[in-house]
Amino acid sequence: MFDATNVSYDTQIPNNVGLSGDRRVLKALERWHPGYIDWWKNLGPEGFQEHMVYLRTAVSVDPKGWARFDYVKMPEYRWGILLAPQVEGRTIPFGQHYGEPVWQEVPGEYRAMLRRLIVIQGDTEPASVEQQRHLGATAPSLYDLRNLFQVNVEEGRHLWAMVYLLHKYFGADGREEADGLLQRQSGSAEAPRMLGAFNEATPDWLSFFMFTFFTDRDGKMQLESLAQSGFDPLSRTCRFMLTEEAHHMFVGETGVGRTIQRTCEAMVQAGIEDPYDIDRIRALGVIDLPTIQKKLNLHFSLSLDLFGAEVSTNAANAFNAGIKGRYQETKIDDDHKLTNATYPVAEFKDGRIEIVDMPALSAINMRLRDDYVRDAAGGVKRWNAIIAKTGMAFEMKLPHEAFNRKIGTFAPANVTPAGEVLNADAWNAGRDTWLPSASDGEFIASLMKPETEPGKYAGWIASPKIGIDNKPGDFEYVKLHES
Ligand code: BYC
Repeated sequence: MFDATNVSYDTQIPNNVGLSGDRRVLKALERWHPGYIDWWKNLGPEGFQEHMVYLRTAVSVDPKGWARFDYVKMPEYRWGILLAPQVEGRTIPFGQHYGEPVWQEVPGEYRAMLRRLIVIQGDTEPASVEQQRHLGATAPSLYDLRNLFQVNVEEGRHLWAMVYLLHKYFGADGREEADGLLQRQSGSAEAPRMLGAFNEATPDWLSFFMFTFFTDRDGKMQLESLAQSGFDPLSRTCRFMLTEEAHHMFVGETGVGRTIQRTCEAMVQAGIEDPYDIDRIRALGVIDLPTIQKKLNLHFSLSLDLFGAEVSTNAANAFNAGIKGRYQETKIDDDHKLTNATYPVAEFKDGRIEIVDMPALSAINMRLRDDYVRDAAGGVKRWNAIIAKTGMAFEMKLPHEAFNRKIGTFAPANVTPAGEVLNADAWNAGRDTWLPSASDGEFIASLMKPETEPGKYAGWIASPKIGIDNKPGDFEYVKLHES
């Protein structure tokens, strides 16, 4: 009898899905494995592959104790396949099949749709590792270096999660798609990653923190909607992925928060009150608040594009089919079919931004994006509390949703962070006041010097309040001098 809670190590691939009794899938995954390790070594973190890193590894799906912390060399990380426990009697919580028992196999009529969603989800996971691969060289501390690698190995595990579904449920074309996930590459001209934000550069650590705050949060929202799926294996996979995802957003929120805190403290110490006294602030070796705001503007707008078009037949079809639901679907008080419901949708028409009521079914992406914006606003509020505590007169703001968009109704619009519609020339003239300029990038890059002494932090970022796994301040999260 196999144990569905704890990870079994009786095959090369740790899992709680009874892989040893499923020869076909085990063989397929074992064939895929060497390509994955090659990918990790070639496109995963640059350097540090032979160093001991203090990482958490998922060893169970028990909410009370699912992870174990220990030193491990990254290529030896036990990437496992873990599904949250099956819920007895679970029914499809939305769409035209509402109330019917969930599917344990892929329904034929939804095969293509499911495969597409799983492939898109899978594609983002290795992409983010590729985007972040060079950051180890400039980590502001061993604590941050370890957090980067933790995020990276877990994104690797999330790739495994999607690849398992492809191999198990999609036969030959699933196998082909699984291979494709290792062939596309972030930023590549010939074979780029599928979604825009995953082909952007992550040039410095502030970008990394913004990415894990804003883009990983899109991941959370998408995984939450897929966790509602009537295709039970997808739902169970996503439910467990969400357990790990929380730490990624913690890394982002505290990383930006610590950057803000250090800037404000340095300003107070130097007696600088004006947050726009940029040259004097930069001379202190910290990142001025207006530049942090520009980074925020960039990463927020890139992440909004990941929700697709506001009005989307794809999203309507996926909802109707019971494949992809809404955020916290089971807690929403309505018919879960959206037969006659409407939803207010932003629209750019005749040079103006309008809100129009649309059939709620076609506005699924817009609704999820609204939920996302609310979620992200909570973090911004906490950043502002850090600033306020130091007495600085500055507030971080989420820019208007129409700002700097490439997907959806606002793609052709030129809108400022405050929501003012401009012509293209005026927008281009203001661009560098709203988005990081080349010289902002050069300044931030100049601060990115590695700090490798345990317990020490680069001058532009404050130390964290508590250590990982309650370790003391000078804990050696990455052993750089022994392997
Ligand atoms: N870039 O009907 P629409 C994460 C395409 S992040 C390029 O609005 P739909 C993570 C679209 O494919 C979460 N193309 O699309 C975070 C479609 O093309 P086709 C990842 C785009 O399907 C950090 C056409 O435009 N997971 O996990 O309603 C680190 C019409 O669009 C984009 C998912 O996204 C874009 N941004 O919505 C690591 C969940 N947007 O098919 C990991 C799975 C749209 O007509 N994916 N297009 O040729 C989905 O749910 C949906 O596919 C999307 C798009 C929400 C992405």
